[in-house]
Amino acid sequence: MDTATVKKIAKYLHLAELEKREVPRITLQYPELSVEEAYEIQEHLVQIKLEHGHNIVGPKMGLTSQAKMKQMGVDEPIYGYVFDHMVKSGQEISLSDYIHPKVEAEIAFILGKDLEGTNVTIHQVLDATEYITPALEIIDSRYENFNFTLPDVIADNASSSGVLFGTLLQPPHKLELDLIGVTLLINGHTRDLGAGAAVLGHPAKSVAMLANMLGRRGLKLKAGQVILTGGITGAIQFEAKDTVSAKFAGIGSVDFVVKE
Ligand code: 0L1
Ligand code: MG
Repeated sequence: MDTATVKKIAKYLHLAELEKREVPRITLQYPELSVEEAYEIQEHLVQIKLEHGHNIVGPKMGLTSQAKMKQMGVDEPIYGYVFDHMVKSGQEISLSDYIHPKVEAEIAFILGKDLEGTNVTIHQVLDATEYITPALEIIDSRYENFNFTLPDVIADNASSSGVLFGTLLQPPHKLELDLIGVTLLINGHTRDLGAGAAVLGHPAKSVAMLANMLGRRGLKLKAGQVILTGGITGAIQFEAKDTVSAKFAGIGSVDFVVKE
C-alpha cells in the first residue's frame, strides 16, 4: 500500500472519530490490508492526533483475553494509544461524546522506567513499574456496528476512546495482580466479573508483550506512561442515565454516571 493511501485511510478514521460517526470498515475497500499496513495507518492516525495538539498518555493492549483472541482468530493481542483528551476526570461522561461506547475493567501500570527491547520479561516490567491503578476503559469502534477484522481494528487505534482511572495508586510488589478479582456493575447489577489472570495469565505479561511488540517496530515504553493492560471483564454497552462501577479487590474502584 502506498503512503498516500495510508494517509488517506488515517484521515478517514480520524474524521470519523472527530465527527463521532460510524463508517464502513476499511477492509471492505481494501480486503488485502495486512496487519503491518494496519499499524502504518495507526501510526499516521497517531501523528494526526499529535499535530492536533493531543498528547500520548501511553500505549494500551487490546484483545488480551482468550475469548476475544479466539473471536478474532489471532494468537497475539494488538495495541493502540490512549491520548490525554480521552482521559475523563470526575465521575460523569456524556453519551454524546461517543458513537456506540462499551466499557471494560482493566488494570493500569504507571511506569517509572523505560522498557525497551524485544525480550522484555515480566520481572523487568514489575521492576520498571512505579504504581498500579484500576481503570475503566471506554472503547468506541469507529466502524458500523463494531464490525471489523483484525487489520481494521488495529488501524482504528484499537477502538481507543476514553478512560477513567481510580484514585488509589499502589506499588506492584505489594499485589498479586493475577489474583485481583474485579466486578463490573451497571446500576448496581453485576454485568461481568473476572480476575487479573484473564489478561494473558498476568497483567504484567501484557506489558512485557507490549514492550516487545513495540521493540520489534523500533519503539519503546517510556517512564511516566500509563499502560492499559487489557479487559479483565468483557466490554459491556451502556446507556444514558446508567451508573457504571468497577470494584477491584484491594486496589479500589472506578465509577461514572452517563449523561445524555
Ligand atoms: O481495548 C480493547 O480490548 C479494544 C480492542 C479492540 C476490539 C474491540 O473494539 O472490541
Ligand atoms: Mg481495553
